Amino acid sequence: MILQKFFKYAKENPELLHNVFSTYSQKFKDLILGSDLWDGLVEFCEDSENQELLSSPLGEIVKKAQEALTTPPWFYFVIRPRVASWFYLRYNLENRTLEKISASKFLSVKESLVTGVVDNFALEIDFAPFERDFPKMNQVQSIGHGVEFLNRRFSSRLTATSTSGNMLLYSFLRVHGYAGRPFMINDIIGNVQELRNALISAMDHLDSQPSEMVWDDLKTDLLQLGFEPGWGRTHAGIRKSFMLLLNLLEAPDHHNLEKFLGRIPMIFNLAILSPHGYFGQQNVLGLPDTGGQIVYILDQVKALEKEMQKRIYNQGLDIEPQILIVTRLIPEAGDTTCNIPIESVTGTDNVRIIRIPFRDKDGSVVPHWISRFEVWPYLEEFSKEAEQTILEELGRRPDLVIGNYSDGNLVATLLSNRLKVTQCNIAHALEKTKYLYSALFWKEMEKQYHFSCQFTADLIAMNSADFIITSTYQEIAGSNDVVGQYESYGSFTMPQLQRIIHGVDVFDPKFNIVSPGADATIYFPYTENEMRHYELLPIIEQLLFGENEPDSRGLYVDREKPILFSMARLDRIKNLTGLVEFYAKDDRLRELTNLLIIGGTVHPDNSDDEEEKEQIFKMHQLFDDFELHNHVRWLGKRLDKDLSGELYRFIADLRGAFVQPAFFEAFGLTVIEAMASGLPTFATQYGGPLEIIVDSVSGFHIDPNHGDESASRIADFFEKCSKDSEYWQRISANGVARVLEKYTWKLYAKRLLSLTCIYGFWKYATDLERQETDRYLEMLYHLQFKTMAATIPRD
Ligand code: UDP
Ligand code: LCN
Repeated sequence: MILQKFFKYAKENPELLHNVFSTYSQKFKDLILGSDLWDGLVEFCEDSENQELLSSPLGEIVKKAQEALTTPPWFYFVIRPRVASWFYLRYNLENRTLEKISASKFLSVKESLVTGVVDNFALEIDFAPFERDFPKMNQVQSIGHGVEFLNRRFSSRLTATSTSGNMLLYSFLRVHGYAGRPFMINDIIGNVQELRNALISAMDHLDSQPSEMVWDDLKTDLLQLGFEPGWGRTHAGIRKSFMLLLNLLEAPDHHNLEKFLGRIPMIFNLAILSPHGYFGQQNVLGLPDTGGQIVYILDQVKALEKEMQKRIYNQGLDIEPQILIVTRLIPEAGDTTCNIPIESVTGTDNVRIIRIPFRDKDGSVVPHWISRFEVWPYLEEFSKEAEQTILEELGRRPDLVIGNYSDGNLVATLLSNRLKVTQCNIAHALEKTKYLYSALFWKEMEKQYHFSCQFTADLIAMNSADFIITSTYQEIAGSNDVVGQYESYGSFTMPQLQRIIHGVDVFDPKFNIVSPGADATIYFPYTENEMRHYELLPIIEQLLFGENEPDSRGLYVDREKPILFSMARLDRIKNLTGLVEFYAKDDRLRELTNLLIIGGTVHPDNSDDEEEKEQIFKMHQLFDDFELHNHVRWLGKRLDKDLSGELYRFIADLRGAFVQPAFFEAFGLTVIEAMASGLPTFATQYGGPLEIIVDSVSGFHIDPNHGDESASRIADFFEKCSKDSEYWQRISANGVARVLEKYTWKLYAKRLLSLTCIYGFWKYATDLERQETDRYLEMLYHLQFKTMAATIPRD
């Protein structure tokens, strides 16, 4: 629509169009960002005194432009009129023609601006042809709700070809079992008709038995009819499962299908892959590459274990579920436990951390920590060793492998291919959108970041996963104004390496939003006096106000002021230095608050990470330049969770606030932790917090690129609080309510296990249809990924 209007407008206003595009071509060179195009149009309108142009179809198009290229006489531009919809256009300044072009054409021109040559023989990667027959959603509201779509599709498939559809259900029931013991049905039931008859007889039998009976009381008769354990523990539970299946066989519908699949015993053992960083239960948070992912997984496994235990019990089985977290063994582990090969997870019955080393070419163990950007050459060996250990530890294949981050997702791909099990991916954060032009200028960044490997690994893992879960909608498809993280893998180019025509499709039903939570035993409101850890207050007092605190800088002169708090890894993207700078420059904010920063270390020599070191130096510079000693406290600490939970609440007691100033935050666990503690929160508008916080209701969004505005927004809040004593409480209470409503681990675990059952069924039903994709992915892995990974030195 917007495009049609634009073409019509262009036809009616050829002179104007020409003037605007020539002005752009004179003003800019080569690559132009969408925001610059808009600013350029605003300037053009001012100069030509034609303000209406901004709201014209041309204005609308420029507003939706993502980027443009000038190569006279051509002007190329990309329009994203709405979520996940992309158009490539070009205008010829000489003969004044406007036309649509393909993504491939646009990308090849873009490459030529970097390399100086047009490459007609570039490697084009395109997954679209493989997916032609695959069901895809087409509404933007459906994105991230893939499972609902699949269920509708599936149940209609069961109806359409009823015999083969029912056969599918029948044969699916036959594949379940554990340690040689079959579940659900045995060979007494030989086909669908026999299944139907057996169900009817079983229902009659159940109806004649007392309702207090359990499986053990009923099993002799049910086994004779062909039913094995797994249908339920109680009379009512077993009856419900029988009923659901009978209904499904008669008239399949997606609600019943989801309910029934969720009752089949399929999930007993999980393997969770998280290779990089420091994976430990203590002393690791805040270390380089070690943050939310670790917190997420440790909370996730607790919730999953509980839910698995509950389900298995209700299915009438007595099997202890097991979860393995597979990570890297780091012999030089400092004060962490990352050098221990196997460790039980506290607060669980059967969750273990299994650590597998990275190995040099000669097979010797790599002793030191390695940045997440340099792990690529180690992963294949790691996956082989991991496979062996997983099989030994579990005594069988896992029922699901869950990958985490780009490296874990790649290893999950290798494992699920070899073991033929369902694969779920969790990105946590995709690096591609974090760094401007990270794909286009991959060569320049290769030495430090190795994006050639990472983005190829991402493509492989995304396309091989059976399902992908994300914490927010925006992670998949962004918003009307911002491109989603997965969406950015749709079409892009890495000049002289590969041109991606269709990398991943956000309309694919594999995407599901399943948001994490904050551990409610640690992050609870400051008002919950009985649960509070008041015994920790002396430690907190010392940390915040004490003299001679190790690894710290700054000492408040006025300790009565409310505290503005931020805590993050000291990565550039987290922008803690940006926060310190905008705080330092805003007199009102300095007057109204003290600032507390927890991140990294104040001693550059203690850090092995390039980005962290650079941020440490910058932080010290800011302290010196703006004389922050009396206003800002910087702690290079890694706090235990109990302590950090109590710290959020302590700052809430003092009527402070939390700030998350990242240039981009994929989700932002600190944001929900602070909100759950009742601490009013200001968080970046780029990424997850945009969705977590309802602006001005349950917190506030800030724009990290406009520090002055952010500082004033925070200062306004504190001024308003001093005039209206209820205001702080209102925002605080709304933040708590928002987390309780949307971000809990209990909801997460239920949803993830349901998804596993449904996608397991989907995988079973359609495995053959994926063979072509799998072959293509293998080529990509061997010819592209491994070749690039081999260029990274193993030390
Ligand atoms: N964290 C911490 N100490 C630090 C830095 C971070 O305990 O010095 C914790 C924080 O409480 C949160 C997690 O690490 O649970 C960071 O997660 P988030 O999603 O905010 O960011 P990430 O580090 O994953 O990018
Ligand atoms: C990684 C990140 O960068 C965060 O934004 C997320 O909250 C975290 O992982 C957990 O998924």
